[in-house]
Amino acid sequence: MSRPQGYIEGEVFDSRRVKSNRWTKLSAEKLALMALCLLLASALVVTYLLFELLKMREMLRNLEVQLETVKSEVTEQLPEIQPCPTVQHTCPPHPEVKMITKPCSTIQPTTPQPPEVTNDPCNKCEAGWEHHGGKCYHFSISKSSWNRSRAYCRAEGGDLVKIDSREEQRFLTITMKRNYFWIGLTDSAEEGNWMWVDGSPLNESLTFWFVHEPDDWTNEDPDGEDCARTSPIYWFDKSCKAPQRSICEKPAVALCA
Ligand SMILES: [Ca+2]
Ligand SMILES: [Ca+2]
Ligand SMILES: [Ca+2]
Repeated sequence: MSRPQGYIEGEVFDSRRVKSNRWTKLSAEKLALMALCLLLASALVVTYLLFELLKMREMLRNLEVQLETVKSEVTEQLPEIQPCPTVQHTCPPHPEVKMITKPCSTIQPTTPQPPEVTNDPCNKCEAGWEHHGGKCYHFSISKSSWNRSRAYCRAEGGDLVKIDSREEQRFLTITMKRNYFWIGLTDSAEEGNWMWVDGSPLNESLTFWFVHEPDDWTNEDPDGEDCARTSPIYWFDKSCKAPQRSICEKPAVALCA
């Protein structure tokens, strides 16, 4: 016995409706999944771009430092590479006059030179310490936080370096090459009030801050930047937790009575 025609058509219709509902449900799930994937992909792209941006900013800062370093070195060497003064051409060509003409190398530069620091032979430093002006300086190779670096210097009988003169900064510049080092300067007690490790305030007429520094930058550390590090020429404030090389300073040992 065959089923009535209407019954079969109704069954087919219901079956199609069920299939259609399933398809709609599947499509909605697929769409939700695709949207989730897109969101995840977007988040990944944004994270990557932010990371690249931070890297580029750091590279830019390093390039600025290198540029300033090169400019400074060129400025310092200018008196040495300038040609002989043209006034020599006006001198009479008499041999006796030529005899009293000073060679280029003896011409004194117009800018005053810092007093030369001589190392007293009665003073001495341990191996691994540089002797300069009655003081011993240790330039660390390993990197650690500002506090740990200071603890090391104190355990060695000194402290993080205090820069007392342009001449001392010049000595550090020559010795440290192109690295960065912690120095004994911090504003951790009071923001913006920079103090040396011996408790003395920073002399504002004797600073070597790079342009826009100190900026207490919070992108690297939400607590900001409360410790100072020096490049060969300029100072930067930096998160005290960041691992850096450091410079210790202590008095030289007197050998003579
Ligand atoms: Ca010093
Ligand atoms: Ca600060
Ligand atoms: Ca800074």
